[in-house]
Amino acid sequence: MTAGKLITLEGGEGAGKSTVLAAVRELLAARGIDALITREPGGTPAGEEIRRVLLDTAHHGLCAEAELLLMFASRAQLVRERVRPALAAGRWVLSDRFTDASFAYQGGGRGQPVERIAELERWAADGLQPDLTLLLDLPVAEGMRRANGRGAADRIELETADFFERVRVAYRQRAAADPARFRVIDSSRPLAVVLADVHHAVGGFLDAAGVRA
Ligand code: T5A
Repeated sequence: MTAGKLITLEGGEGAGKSTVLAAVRELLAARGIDALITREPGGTPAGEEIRRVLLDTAHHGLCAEAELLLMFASRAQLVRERVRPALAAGRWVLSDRFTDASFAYQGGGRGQPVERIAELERWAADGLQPDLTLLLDLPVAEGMRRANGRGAADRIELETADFFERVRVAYRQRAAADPARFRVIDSSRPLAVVLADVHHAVGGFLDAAGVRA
């Protein structure tokens, strides 16, 4: 039995992760891969409760340290309850966000020290690294415009444009530092063009992994 692969989708608010996730799931299915789909924060019963706390606007006073620890509490549970067992059983996992989001939002956005997040990644997330990460990148103003079309903002969506600019910079820095894992996709373009890039990136990854069409 060969281990499965972990593919993650990342990006700022309204970057189109949900839209792209459906396309990636279909691409995998077309090659006979029935991926486990999950999301962060959340993905387990306990994690979904933590997600509710994190996104509830009633908790506007949540401090940066509590926010970081709650993100990793959700992740610790998800990794052990769902992701590690799936990978060990040979199943592929497709996650809407993972640890890169903590480096971008809590590191870049909130200014939490990178070395602390890295330590949490080693300990709480069991050192688990994605095999492929698609970073959907677009200007902050366009992402906020798209996200605003979806109804009431959650606690994090209420942050300032400056906050989301720092998130974007942190994501791009992480992608530049690890080009073997990341594929940066300009998601400011029309959806059909974005999806063509996604097909190319995921198709190339599957070919390299020896998964036949
Ligand atoms: N968070 C998360 C942290 O701070 N730290 C962490 O460690 C983690 C894991 C919840 C929040 O938690 C934070 C980040 C988030 O603030 P989330 O549920 O992923 O994370 O929340 P969102 O980023 O808000 O994700 P969404 O699911 O709400 O947005 P998507 O999936 O990026 O965007 P999507 O697909 O819903 O698209 C938005 C709109 O744009 C349109 C879509 O049709 C939709 O209407 N669209 C396009 N329009 C034009 N052209 C395109 N190319 C388009 N692509 C999509």
